[in-house]
Amino acid sequence: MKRILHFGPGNFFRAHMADYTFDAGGWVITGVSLRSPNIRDGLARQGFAYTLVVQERGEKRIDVIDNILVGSESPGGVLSLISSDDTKVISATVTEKGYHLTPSGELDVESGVIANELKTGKPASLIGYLAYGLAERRAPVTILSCDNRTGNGDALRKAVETFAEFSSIEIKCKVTFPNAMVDRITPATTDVLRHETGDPMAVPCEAFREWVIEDDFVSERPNWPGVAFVDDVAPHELRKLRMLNGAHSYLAYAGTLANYDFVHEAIGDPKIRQVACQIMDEASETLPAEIREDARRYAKALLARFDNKHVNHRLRQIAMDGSEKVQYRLIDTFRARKSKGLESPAISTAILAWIEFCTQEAAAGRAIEDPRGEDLAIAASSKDPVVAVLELIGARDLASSIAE
Ligand code: CS2
Repeated sequence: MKRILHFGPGNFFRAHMADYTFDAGGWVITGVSLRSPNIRDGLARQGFAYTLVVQERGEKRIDVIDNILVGSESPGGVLSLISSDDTKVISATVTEKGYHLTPSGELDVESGVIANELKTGKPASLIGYLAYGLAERRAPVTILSCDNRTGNGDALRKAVETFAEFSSIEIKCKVTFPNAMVDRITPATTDVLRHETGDPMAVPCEAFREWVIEDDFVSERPNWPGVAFVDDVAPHELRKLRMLNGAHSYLAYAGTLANYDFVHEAIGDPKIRQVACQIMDEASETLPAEIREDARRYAKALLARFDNKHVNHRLRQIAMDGSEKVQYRLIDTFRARKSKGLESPAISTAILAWIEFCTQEAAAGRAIEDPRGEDLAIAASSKDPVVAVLELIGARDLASSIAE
């Protein structure tokens, strides 16, 4: 069996890459949780198989994971799988914050985890593991980021190279980092679902799934069914991040402020729906021409996905980690329009909804779930929250045009 080593075996991975790889056949996936043993313990009790509950299609038993290692328990085991010839692809869904980048996209060598790795030489983050593990590897390998970031592969490559440079590590093997666009709406598992399926590790997801990957593999890969291999993923990625995720983040903030709990409720509110549609319109005007023509159909399909009452996607799940997400879901769109001399009333409304959400969370004494949560709470409670919050994500220069 050929192996994929995957960092971050959470719900999204179990609904997306694991589902595709199970369908492809002939491969196993070994998972890596960086710290928490919970997913490993839960899945180990059931032989690492679990139920994927696909809306409108029913239950599917996914049996493709052979083991999950927990980095904090066995760092050496993780490193040796990175350097092993049997591992053909190394992939990751560690969420936006797992890359430890500054708002300008550089590896944040002063952030707690990275600084500590550099000081002690002990890996703890995806970046540290890759740098130390690749140093011992000889066979070519493809590293596949499956997180929602612009240029996710490029960002990961740069972070690993910076880490290697700072710690004088030499990576000798041939390695590529194709960029990829991933898509499948995957809510958190609820107790109701656990009860209905009898599977404590069940994962719910919508029927729709999409994966577009740059054709830049230097090692074998599974024959993933339905995956589009392209020369340049940027148009697909920008469309998805700016239209789907941009509208999603707006729904999360405006919807929570209006006391809704779920995406289908927020999108059912006529005022919120109108702004969400306008966000998709404004975003579509920033896309490369070849994909722009299809934007109307894409937006319509997105609305149908948001309207789906059976998915029960919680707004607060999407609201998390705004200081990472808002950047390329909304700020980049705003900048792209500005450079064309276009105003962005709906995108501005969305950015302001995020700031207002932070202000209200702080006022209610709730911790903001975000790697910069404490700083955000202070900024959002200050005299001029728009300036202070935008400053935190390197976008202070936009404050007056956004607040206009
Ligand atoms: C969501 C995404 O949680 C979020 O921030 O916007 O996870 C979204 O559901 C996926 O990107 C859909 O593919």
